Amino acid sequence: MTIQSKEQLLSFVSETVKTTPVTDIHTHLFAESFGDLLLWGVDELLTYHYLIAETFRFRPDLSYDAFWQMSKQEQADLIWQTLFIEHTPYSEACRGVVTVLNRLGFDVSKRDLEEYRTYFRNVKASDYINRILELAKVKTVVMTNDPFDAYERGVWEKGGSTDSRFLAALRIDPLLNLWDTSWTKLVEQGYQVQQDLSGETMAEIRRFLKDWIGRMNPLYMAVSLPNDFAYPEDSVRVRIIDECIIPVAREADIPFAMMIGVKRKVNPSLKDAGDSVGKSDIGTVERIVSKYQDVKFLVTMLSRENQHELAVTARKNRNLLVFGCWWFLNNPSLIEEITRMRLELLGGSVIPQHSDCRILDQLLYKWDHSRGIIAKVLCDKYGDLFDTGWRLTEEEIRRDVEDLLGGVFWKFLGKPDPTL
Ligand code: REL
Ligand code: ZN
Repeated sequence: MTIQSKEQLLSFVSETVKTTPVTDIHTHLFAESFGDLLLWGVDELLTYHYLIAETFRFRPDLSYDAFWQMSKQEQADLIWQTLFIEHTPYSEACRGVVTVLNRLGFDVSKRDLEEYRTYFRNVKASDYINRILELAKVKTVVMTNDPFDAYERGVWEKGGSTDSRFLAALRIDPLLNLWDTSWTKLVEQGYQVQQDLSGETMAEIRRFLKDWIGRMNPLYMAVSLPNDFAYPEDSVRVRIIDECIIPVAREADIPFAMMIGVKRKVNPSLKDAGDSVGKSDIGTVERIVSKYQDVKFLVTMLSRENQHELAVTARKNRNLLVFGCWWFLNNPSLIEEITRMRLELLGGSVIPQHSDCRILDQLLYKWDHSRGIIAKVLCDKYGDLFDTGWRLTEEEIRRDVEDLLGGVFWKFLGKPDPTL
Protein backbone atom coordinates (compact mmCIF):
# COMPACT_ATOMS: atom_id res chain seq x y z
CA MET A 1 0.00 0.00 0.00
CA THR A 2 1.39 3.39 -1.00
CA ILE A 3 1.83 5.87 1.84
CA GLN A 4 0.38 9.27 0.94
CA SER A 5 1.13 11.59 3.87
CA LYS A 6 4.44 12.42 5.49
CA GLU A 7 3.00 11.96 8.95
CA GLN A 8 1.86 8.45 8.06
CA LEU A 9 5.24 7.73 6.49
CA LEU A 10 7.22 8.72 9.58
CA SER A 11 5.03 6.81 11.98
CA PHE A 12 5.13 3.70 9.78
CA VAL A 13 8.93 3.83 9.57
CA SER A 14 9.34 4.25 13.34
CA GLU A 15 6.93 1.43 14.08
CA THR A 16 8.58 -0.89 11.54
CA VAL A 17 12.08 -0.29 12.90
CA LYS A 18 10.78 -0.85 16.43
CA THR A 19 9.08 -4.15 15.67
CA THR A 20 11.20 -5.86 13.00
CA PRO A 21 13.08 -8.86 14.41
CA VAL A 22 16.87 -8.54 14.39
CA THR A 23 19.75 -10.84 13.53
CA ASP A 24 22.42 -9.63 15.96
CA ILE A 25 25.63 -10.38 14.09
CA HIS A 26 28.18 -9.94 16.88
CA THR A 27 27.65 -10.57 20.58
CA HIS A 28 29.45 -12.22 23.47
CA LEU A 29 26.29 -14.07 24.51
CA PHE A 30 25.92 -17.82 24.73
CA ALA A 31 23.17 -20.40 24.51
CA GLU A 32 22.07 -22.04 27.76
CA SER A 33 24.10 -25.17 27.01
CA PHE A 34 27.27 -23.09 27.53
CA GLY A 35 26.48 -22.88 31.25
CA ASP A 36 28.32 -20.17 33.17
CA LEU A 37 29.49 -18.50 29.96
CA LEU A 38 25.99 -17.05 29.60
CA LEU A 39 25.80 -13.95 31.81
CA TRP A 40 22.54 -12.37 32.92
CA GLY A 41 20.92 -10.55 35.85
CA VAL A 42 21.32 -7.25 37.62
CA ASP A 43 24.70 -7.94 39.27
CA GLU A 44 26.18 -8.87 35.87
CA LEU A 45 24.62 -5.76 34.33
CA LEU A 46 26.16 -3.56 37.00
CA THR A 47 29.60 -5.12 36.75
CA TYR A 48 29.79 -4.71 32.95
CA HIS A 49 33.31 -3.57 32.21
CA TYR A 50 32.08 -0.25 30.76
CA LEU A 51 30.67 0.61 34.21
CA ILE A 52 33.79 -0.55 36.04
CA ALA A 53 35.86 1.99 34.09
CA GLU A 54 33.33 4.72 34.87
CA THR A 55 33.26 3.88 38.59
CA PHE A 56 37.02 4.21 39.02
CA ARG A 57 36.84 7.75 37.64
CA PHE A 58 34.71 8.77 40.64
CA ARG A 59 36.74 6.79 43.20
CA PRO A 60 40.32 8.10 43.16
CA ASP A 61 41.07 6.35 46.44
CA LEU A 62 39.80 2.92 45.50
CA SER A 63 42.69 0.53 44.85
CA TYR A 64 42.35 -1.77 41.86
CA ASP A 65 43.29 -4.77 43.99
CA ALA A 66 40.66 -3.95 46.60
CA PHE A 67 38.02 -3.81 43.88
CA TRP A 68 39.04 -7.09 42.26
CA GLN A 69 39.06 -8.83 45.62
CA MET A 70 35.41 -7.98 46.22
CA SER A 71 32.67 -10.46 45.42
CA LYS A 72 30.52 -9.73 42.34
CA GLN A 73 27.69 -8.53 44.57
CA GLU A 74 29.99 -6.18 46.49
CA GLN A 75 31.34 -4.78 43.24
CA ALA A 76 27.78 -4.29 41.99
CA ASP A 77 26.83 -2.51 45.26
CA LEU A 78 29.76 -0.14 44.91
CA ILE A 79 29.00 0.60 41.24
CA TRP A 80 25.31 1.15 42.00
CA GLN A 81 26.16 3.51 44.86
CA THR A 82 28.77 5.41 42.85
CA LEU A 83 27.16 5.74 39.44
CA PHE A 84 23.44 5.56 40.18
CA ILE A 85 23.02 7.05 43.66
CA GLU A 86 25.87 9.50 44.14
CA HIS A 87 25.74 10.59 40.49
CA THR A 88 23.10 10.61 37.78
CA PRO A 89 23.28 7.64 35.40
CA TYR A 90 23.20 9.46 32.08
CA SER A 91 26.31 7.96 30.49
CA GLU A 92 25.19 5.53 27.77
CA ALA A 93 26.29 2.44 29.72
CA CYS A 94 24.49 3.62 32.88
CA ARG A 95 21.38 4.66 30.98
CA GLY A 96 21.42 1.17 29.51
CA VAL A 97 20.92 -0.42 32.93
CA VAL A 98 18.00 1.90 33.63
CA THR A 99 16.43 1.08 30.25
CA VAL A 100 16.75 -2.64 30.98
CA LEU A 101 15.14 -2.34 34.43
CA ASN A 102 12.33 -0.26 33.00
CA ARG A 103 11.74 -2.72 30.15
CA LEU A 104 11.59 -5.56 32.68
CA GLY A 105 8.73 -3.72 34.34
CA PHE A 106 10.43 -2.39 37.49
CA ASP A 107 9.63 0.99 38.96
CA VAL A 108 13.06 2.59 38.47
CA SER A 109 12.05 5.63 40.51
CA LYS A 110 12.32 3.45 43.62
CA ARG A 111 16.02 2.75 42.94
CA ASP A 112 15.65 -0.46 44.90
CA LEU A 113 18.53 -2.75 43.95
CA GLU A 114 17.38 -5.49 46.38
CA GLU A 115 14.00 -5.70 44.65
CA TYR A 116 15.72 -6.31 41.31
CA ARG A 117 17.95 -8.96 42.90
CA THR A 118 14.98 -10.76 44.41
CA TYR A 119 13.38 -11.05 40.98
CA PHE A 120 16.51 -12.57 39.43
CA ARG A 121 16.89 -15.13 42.24
CA ASN A 122 13.60 -16.66 41.15
CA VAL A 123 14.07 -16.82 37.39
CA LYS A 124 15.19 -19.81 35.34
CA ALA A 125 17.79 -19.20 32.61
CA SER A 126 15.71 -20.78 29.85
CA ASP A 127 12.64 -18.67 30.70
CA TYR A 128 14.75 -15.57 30.92
CA ILE A 129 16.36 -16.20 27.53
CA ASN A 130 12.89 -16.48 25.99
CA ARG A 131 11.68 -13.38 27.75
CA ILE A 132 14.62 -11.20 26.72
CA LEU A 133 14.77 -12.35 23.10
CA GLU A 134 11.04 -11.75 22.76
CA LEU A 135 11.06 -8.37 24.48
CA ALA A 136 14.10 -7.20 22.49
CA LYS A 137 12.69 -8.69 19.26
CA VAL A 138 15.99 -10.35 18.53
CA LYS A 139 15.48 -13.54 16.55
CA THR A 140 19.07 -14.69 16.20
CA VAL A 141 22.22 -13.98 18.13
CA VAL A 142 25.70 -14.68 16.83
CA MET A 143 28.01 -15.79 19.64
CA THR A 144 31.80 -15.31 19.87
CA ASN A 145 33.24 -18.82 20.11
CA ASP A 146 36.78 -19.35 21.25
CA PRO A 147 38.43 -22.70 20.48
CA PHE A 148 41.33 -21.71 22.75
CA ASP A 149 39.08 -21.63 25.82
CA ALA A 150 39.26 -24.98 27.59
CA TYR A 151 35.80 -24.69 29.18
CA GLU A 152 34.15 -23.73 25.89
CA ARG A 153 35.94 -26.54 24.05
CA GLY A 154 34.34 -28.96 26.47
CA VAL A 155 30.89 -27.64 25.55
CA TRP A 156 31.59 -28.08 21.83
CA GLU A 157 32.85 -31.59 22.44
CA LYS A 158 29.43 -32.33 23.91
CA GLY A 159 27.64 -30.88 20.87
CA GLY A 160 27.68 -27.09 21.42
CA SER A 161 24.45 -25.21 20.89
CA THR A 162 21.20 -26.95 20.12
CA ASP A 163 19.27 -23.69 20.40
CA SER A 164 18.79 -22.47 16.83
CA ARG A 165 18.54 -18.86 18.04
CA PHE A 166 22.25 -18.92 18.97
CA LEU A 167 24.65 -19.26 16.04
CA ALA A 168 28.41 -19.56 16.09
CA ALA A 169 31.34 -17.38 15.01
CA LEU A 170 34.84 -18.81 15.16
CA ARG A 171 37.03 -16.34 17.01
CA ILE A 172 40.74 -16.63 16.35
CA ASP A 173 42.43 -13.78 18.22
CA PRO A 174 45.09 -15.91 19.93
CA LEU A 175 46.16 -17.33 16.58
CA LEU A 176 46.75 -13.93 15.01
CA ASN A 177 47.62 -11.76 17.99
CA LEU A 178 49.40 -14.04 20.46
CA TRP A 179 51.12 -16.71 18.39
CA ASP A 180 54.12 -16.92 20.75
CA THR A 181 51.91 -18.22 23.52
CA SER A 182 49.11 -19.87 21.55
CA TRP A 183 51.13 -22.23 19.36
CA THR A 184 51.62 -24.59 22.30
CA LYS A 185 47.84 -24.70 22.75
CA LEU A 186 47.55 -26.00 19.21
CA VAL A 187 50.15 -28.63 20.03
CA GLU A 188 48.07 -29.62 23.08
CA GLN A 189 45.07 -30.04 20.76
CA GLY A 190 47.11 -32.42 18.58
CA TYR A 191 48.36 -30.17 15.79
CA GLN A 192 52.01 -30.44 14.68
CA VAL A 193 52.90 -26.73 14.70
CA GLN A 194 56.25 -25.06 15.38
CA GLN A 195 56.76 -21.63 16.91
CA ASP A 196 58.87 -20.53 13.90
CA LEU A 197 56.11 -21.61 11.48
CA SER A 198 58.41 -24.22 9.90
CA GLY A 199 57.58 -27.71 8.62
CA GLU A 200 53.91 -28.60 8.55
CA THR A 201 52.83 -25.60 10.63
CA MET A 202 50.74 -23.80 8.00
CA ALA A 203 48.98 -26.96 6.87
CA GLU A 204 48.32 -27.84 10.50
CA ILE A 205 46.84 -24.40 11.27
CA ARG A 206 44.54 -24.88 8.27
CA ARG A 207 43.58 -28.29 9.62
CA PHE A 208 42.85 -26.73 13.04
CA LEU A 209 40.58 -24.11 11.45
CA LYS A 210 38.77 -26.65 9.29
CA ASP A 211 38.22 -28.98 12.24
CA TRP A 212 36.68 -26.15 14.26
CA ILE A 213 34.59 -25.02 11.32
CA GLY A 214 33.32 -28.59 11.08
CA ARG A 215 32.49 -28.64 14.80
CA MET A 216 30.96 -25.18 15.19
CA ASN A 217 29.48 -24.47 11.76
CA PRO A 218 30.39 -20.80 12.23
CA LEU A 219 28.86 -18.05 10.12
CA TYR A 220 32.25 -16.37 9.87
CA MET A 221 35.80 -16.36 11.30
CA ALA A 222 36.59 -13.27 13.37
CA VAL A 223 39.47 -11.43 14.91
CA SER A 224 40.00 -8.14 16.70
CA LEU A 225 43.11 -6.36 15.51
CA PRO A 226 45.23 -3.58 16.98
CA ASN A 227 45.08 -0.12 15.47
CA ASP A 228 48.58 -0.59 14.04
CA PHE A 229 47.60 -3.73 12.13
CA ALA A 230 49.38 -3.47 8.78
CA TYR A 231 48.92 -5.34 5.53
CA PRO A 232 51.04 -6.49 3.82
CA GLU A 233 53.74 -6.89 6.41
CA ASP A 234 56.55 -9.28 7.26
CA SER A 235 54.94 -10.75 10.36
CA VAL A 236 53.61 -14.00 11.75
CA ARG A 237 50.12 -12.51 11.76
CA VAL A 238 50.16 -11.66 8.07
CA ARG A 239 51.67 -15.00 7.10
CA ILE A 240 48.91 -16.81 8.95
CA ILE A 241 46.28 -14.58 7.33
CA ASP A 242 47.66 -15.14 3.83
CA GLU A 243 48.46 -18.81 4.10
CA CYS A 244 45.74 -20.06 6.47
CA ILE A 245 42.80 -17.74 7.12
CA ILE A 246 42.24 -16.63 3.53
CA PRO A 247 42.42 -20.08 1.90
CA VAL A 248 40.20 -21.60 4.60
CA ALA A 249 37.66 -18.74 4.36
CA ARG A 250 37.58 -19.24 0.60
CA GLU A 251 37.20 -23.01 0.81
CA ALA A 252 34.56 -22.93 3.56
CA ASP A 253 32.84 -19.97 1.86
CA ILE A 254 32.57 -17.95 5.05
CA PRO A 255 33.66 -14.33 5.57
CA PHE A 256 36.68 -13.19 7.51
CA ALA A 257 35.52 -10.56 10.02
CA MET A 258 38.13 -7.99 11.01
CA MET A 259 37.44 -5.71 13.96
CA ILE A 260 40.22 -3.16 13.74
CA GLY A 261 41.47 -0.44 16.04
CA VAL A 262 41.73 -1.77 19.57
CA LYS A 263 44.65 -1.01 21.87
CA ARG A 264 44.52 -3.85 24.36
CA LYS A 265 45.45 -3.36 28.02
CA VAL A 266 46.48 0.30 28.04
CA ASN A 267 45.60 0.05 31.75
CA PRO A 268 46.00 -3.62 32.71
CA SER A 269 44.76 -2.93 36.25
CA LEU A 270 41.29 -2.41 34.78
CA LYS A 271 41.32 -5.91 33.19
CA ASP A 272 38.58 -6.07 30.48
CA ALA A 273 37.88 -2.39 31.07
CA GLY A 274 41.50 -1.49 30.32
CA ASP A 275 41.38 -1.59 26.50
CA SER A 276 41.40 1.54 24.38
CA VAL A 277 41.16 2.82 20.82
CA GLY A 278 43.59 4.01 18.15
CA LYS A 279 43.27 5.24 14.58
CA SER A 280 44.17 2.74 11.87
CA ASP A 281 45.46 2.93 8.33
CA ILE A 282 42.58 2.40 5.91
CA GLY A 283 45.18 1.38 3.32
CA THR A 284 45.50 -1.89 5.21
CA VAL A 285 41.81 -2.68 4.65
CA GLU A 286 41.96 -1.49 1.03
CA ARG A 287 44.92 -3.70 0.22
CA ILE A 288 43.63 -6.89 1.78
CA VAL A 289 40.08 -6.70 0.42
CA SER A 290 41.18 -5.75 -3.08
CA LYS A 291 43.83 -8.47 -3.16
CA TYR A 292 41.33 -11.18 -2.25
CA GLN A 293 38.23 -10.22 -4.20
CA ASP A 294 36.91 -13.77 -4.08
CA VAL A 295 36.87 -13.73 -0.25
CA LYS A 296 34.21 -11.93 1.80
CA PHE A 297 35.24 -9.49 4.54
CA LEU A 298 33.07 -8.14 7.33
CA VAL A 299 34.80 -5.10 8.78
CA THR A 300 34.17 -2.75 11.67
CA MET A 301 36.63 -0.15 12.90
CA LEU A 302 36.81 1.27 16.39
CA SER A 303 38.00 4.77 15.75
CA ARG A 304 35.53 7.48 14.75
CA GLU A 305 38.20 8.90 12.44
CA ASN A 306 38.21 5.75 10.29
CA GLN A 307 34.47 5.60 9.63
CA HIS A 308 34.18 7.76 6.53
CA GLU A 309 37.11 6.22 4.67
CA LEU A 310 35.87 2.74 5.61
CA ALA A 311 32.50 3.49 3.97
CA VAL A 312 34.27 4.83 0.87
CA THR A 313 36.42 1.68 0.71
CA ALA A 314 33.23 -0.40 0.81
CA ARG A 315 31.93 1.51 -2.23
CA LYS A 316 34.98 0.24 -4.13
CA ASN A 317 34.87 -3.36 -2.95
CA ARG A 318 31.66 -5.34 -2.95
CA ASN A 319 33.37 -8.15 -1.03
CA LEU A 320 33.60 -5.76 1.96
CA LEU A 321 30.56 -5.39 4.22
CA VAL A 322 30.81 -2.75 6.93
CA PHE A 323 29.08 -3.55 10.20
CA GLY A 324 28.15 -2.02 13.52
CA CYS A 325 29.13 0.92 15.69
CA TRP A 326 31.62 -0.89 17.82
CA TRP A 327 32.20 -0.41 21.56
CA PHE A 328 33.28 3.23 22.16
CA LEU A 329 31.23 4.20 19.10
CA ASN A 330 28.09 2.67 20.58
CA ASN A 331 26.84 6.00 21.89
CA PRO A 332 23.77 7.79 20.53
CA SER A 333 25.63 10.80 19.10
CA LEU A 334 28.13 8.66 17.23
CA ILE A 335 25.65 6.01 16.11
CA GLU A 336 23.56 8.74 14.57
CA GLU A 337 26.45 10.44 12.81
CA ILE A 338 27.90 7.16 11.52
CA THR A 339 24.57 5.63 10.46
CA ARG A 340 23.59 8.79 8.59
CA MET A 341 26.92 8.92 6.77
CA ARG A 342 26.81 5.22 5.90
CA LEU A 343 23.27 5.32 4.51
CA GLU A 344 24.25 8.38 2.46
CA LEU A 345 27.30 6.63 0.99
CA LEU A 346 26.15 3.04 0.83
CA GLY A 347 22.35 3.09 0.78
CA GLY A 348 21.13 -0.07 2.43
CA SER A 349 24.23 -2.15 1.66
CA VAL A 350 25.49 -2.02 5.24
CA ILE A 351 24.82 -3.63 8.63
CA PRO A 352 24.16 -0.52 10.71
CA GLN A 353 24.46 -2.15 14.09
CA HIS A 354 25.39 -5.16 16.20
CA SER A 355 24.94 -5.21 19.96
CA ASP A 356 28.23 -6.59 21.29
CA CYS A 357 26.24 -7.62 24.37
CA ARG A 358 28.14 -9.48 27.06
CA ILE A 359 25.09 -9.82 29.28
CA LEU A 360 21.82 -11.16 27.91
CA ASP A 361 19.65 -8.42 29.42
CA GLN A 362 21.66 -5.77 27.53
CA LEU A 363 19.89 -6.80 24.33
CA LEU A 364 16.98 -4.73 25.62
CA TYR A 365 18.87 -1.48 25.81
CA LYS A 366 21.39 -1.86 23.04
CA TRP A 367 18.65 -2.59 20.51
CA ASP A 368 16.08 -0.15 21.92
CA HIS A 369 18.55 2.69 21.79
CA SER A 370 19.92 1.79 18.35
CA ARG A 371 16.51 1.18 16.82
CA GLY A 372 15.45 4.68 17.90
CA ILE A 373 18.43 6.21 16.11
CA ILE A 374 18.16 4.06 12.98
CA ALA A 375 14.48 5.04 12.76
CA LYS A 376 15.31 8.71 13.13
CA VAL A 377 17.91 8.59 10.33
CA LEU A 378 15.61 6.58 8.06
CA CYS A 379 12.75 9.02 8.69
CA ASP A 380 15.00 11.84 7.50
CA LYS A 381 16.07 9.91 4.41
CA TYR A 382 12.56 8.79 3.46
CA GLY A 383 11.29 12.28 4.33
CA ASP A 384 13.76 13.87 1.88
CA LEU A 385 12.51 11.54 -0.86
CA PHE A 386 8.89 12.26 0.06
CA ASP A 387 9.53 15.99 -0.37
CA THR A 388 10.53 15.41 -4.01
CA GLY A 389 7.28 13.59 -4.71
CA TRP A 390 8.73 10.04 -4.46
CA ARG A 391 6.19 7.73 -2.82
CA LEU A 392 6.89 4.52 -0.93
CA THR A 393 4.76 1.52 -0.18
CA GLU A 394 4.57 -0.14 3.24
CA GLU A 395 6.07 -3.29 1.67
CA GLU A 396 9.09 -1.33 0.45
CA ILE A 397 9.73 0.10 3.88
CA ARG A 398 9.36 -3.31 5.48
CA ARG A 399 11.80 -4.78 2.95
CA ASP A 400 14.38 -2.03 3.60
CA VAL A 401 14.18 -2.37 7.38
CA GLU A 402 14.33 -6.17 7.30
CA ASP A 403 17.43 -5.86 5.15
CA LEU A 404 19.14 -3.43 7.53
CA LEU A 405 18.31 -5.53 10.59
CA GLY A 406 19.55 -8.84 9.18
CA GLY A 407 18.74 -9.45 5.53
CA VAL A 408 21.89 -7.76 4.25
CA PHE A 409 23.98 -10.03 6.46
CA TRP A 410 22.33 -13.25 5.28
CA LYS A 411 22.51 -12.24 1.63
CA PHE A 412 26.21 -11.41 2.00
CA LEU A 413 26.80 -14.84 3.53
CA GLY A 414 24.87 -16.34 0.62
CA LYS A 415 22.73 -18.28 3.09
CA PRO A 416 19.02 -18.19 3.74
CA ASP A 417 17.99 -16.62 7.03
CA PRO A 418 17.13 -19.79 9.01
CA THR A 419 14.22 -18.04 10.70
CA LEU A 420 12.38 -17.31 7.46
O1 REL B 1 34.85 -8.44 20.42
C1 REL B 1 35.67 -7.69 20.95
O2 REL B 1 36.89 -7.81 20.84
C2 REL B 1 35.17 -6.54 21.80
O3 REL B 1 33.89 -6.20 21.40
C3 REL B 1 35.30 -6.87 23.27
O4 REL B 1 36.60 -7.25 23.51
C4 REL B 1 34.90 -5.74 24.19
O5 REL B 1 35.41 -5.98 25.46
C5 REL B 1 33.41 -5.58 24.22
O6 REL B 1 32.88 -5.73 25.47
C6 REL B 1 33.03 -4.31 23.60
O7 REL B 1 31.88 -3.93 23.50
ZN1 ZN C 1 32.85 -7.88 20.74
